[in-house]
Amino acid sequence: MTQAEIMFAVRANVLAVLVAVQSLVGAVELCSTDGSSSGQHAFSCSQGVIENIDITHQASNNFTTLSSTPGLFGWYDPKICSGDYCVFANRDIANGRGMSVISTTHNLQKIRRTQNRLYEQDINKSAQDPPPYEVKNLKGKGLRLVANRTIKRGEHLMAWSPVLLVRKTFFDDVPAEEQNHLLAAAFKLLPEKTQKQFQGQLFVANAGSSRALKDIVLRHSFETDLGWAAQGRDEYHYASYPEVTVFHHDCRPNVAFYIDGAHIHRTNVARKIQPGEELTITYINNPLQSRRERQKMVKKWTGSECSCSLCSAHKDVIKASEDRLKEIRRLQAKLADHESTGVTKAMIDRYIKLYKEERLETRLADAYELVATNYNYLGFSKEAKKYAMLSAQAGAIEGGREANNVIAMNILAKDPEGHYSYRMKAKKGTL
Ligand SMILES: *[C@@H]1O[C@H](CO)[C@@H](O)[C@H](O)[C@H]1NC(C)=O
Ligand SMILES: *[C@@H]1O[C@H](CO)[C@@H](O)[C@H](O)[C@H]1NC(C)=O
Ligand SMILES: CC(=O)N[C@H]1CO[C@H](CO)[C@@H](O)[C@@H]1O
Repeated sequence: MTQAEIMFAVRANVLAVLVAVQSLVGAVELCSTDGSSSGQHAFSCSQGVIENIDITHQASNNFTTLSSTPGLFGWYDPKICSGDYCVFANRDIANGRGMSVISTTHNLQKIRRTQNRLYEQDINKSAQDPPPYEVKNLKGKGLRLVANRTIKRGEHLMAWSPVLLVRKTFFDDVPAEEQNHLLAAAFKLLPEKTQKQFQGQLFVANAGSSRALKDIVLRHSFETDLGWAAQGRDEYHYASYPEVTVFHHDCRPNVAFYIDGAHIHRTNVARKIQPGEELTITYINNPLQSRRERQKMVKKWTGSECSCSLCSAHKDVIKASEDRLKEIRRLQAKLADHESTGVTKAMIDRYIKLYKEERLETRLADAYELVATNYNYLGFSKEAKKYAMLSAQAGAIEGGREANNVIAMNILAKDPEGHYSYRMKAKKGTL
């Protein structure tokens, strides 16, 4: 599966009305009636506000009769379609969390193939009990996920199954009117408790707008890939995980996330976190982007300027980062090209030194892999082994133990000198 990419995240002022409290299991509850512990605000996610949001309007009256029809087990097909796109719902999946899908029948079959994994015990809750974080209302910053003890690198934080999957092309292929109709049906067919969680996100989207559901899907979803379609294109779907919206963006985050083969969203700590530190993820796919590019993307997604720690740092810090990124990109182009000449040990050392200085801790696996492979090209098997192991370790945090690159790096670490890459450049005379 390709890397997941968050499409959007609004952190508007309306966030202040969103209540996020820890439920008993330590999961993140997005919409609860009374969760104010900070004393700064009496939050409420009052019914009145929710009712003003016009979801029912979007759903035709037909759904009131449908909602009693779905069977408790298995998938329900209400025959609400537009072209190839239909709504499917399963209220039983993931032990009653439920899931709705807007996609083709063929894609539903692909989703069903991995659905047994949605009954595993480690999902839809905090990975640890009690959780090592709490949701806090920070003055002027809204709700934030904050560590309340030291959290070590590699600690697993949360895992959530998606509650809504929408084929990405849906928004291009289906007329706007019908989009709303299908989205409303998908929403209405979720279990009530899950609808509430989903609605929590409305407060960070365009509250009150009739496009609220579409906004949530476009702004707060992650991308997940179902594999290849018959036409040979990626089958990207927007995947909604309501509880994950409490992670804010940082250009240099401390939490890595990935979406696994069963479309479960998983978060792991990428560097040691101190008590009181905010937990963040990044919405930017390419870690080596320049500041200008990052700002452009963040603005596109959130509608406001990037205000993360790096974007708002002192100008000298920003300049140092920009220079480093430029050099990293230049070195990386050379290291990634297995035909390039003139690669030296000093270059490899320099590359990884800069990479670490740039605080790209959630994206270390690829960098370590490049370093391991290049050391081995030059015949430094001891270094190759060390960095292959580091890559496998980072890869498990960033993409799970079963990720292809983790397996590949474990193989290299086991026997660098028996690996195809050993002295490859030395032999070719491309030193
Ligand atoms: C609701 O159902 C009626 C009768 O089955 C149908 O004619 C109508 O088009 C449906 N409305 C929508 C919005 O699908
Ligand atoms: C951290 O916060 C959680 C609530 O999210 C709480 O259950 C836990 O006891 C707290 N841990 C510490 C060390 O305060
Ligand atoms: C396996 C598991 O923990 N499933 C949980 C998923 O979420 C629902 C509530 O939405 C829980 O009831 C399940 O136990």
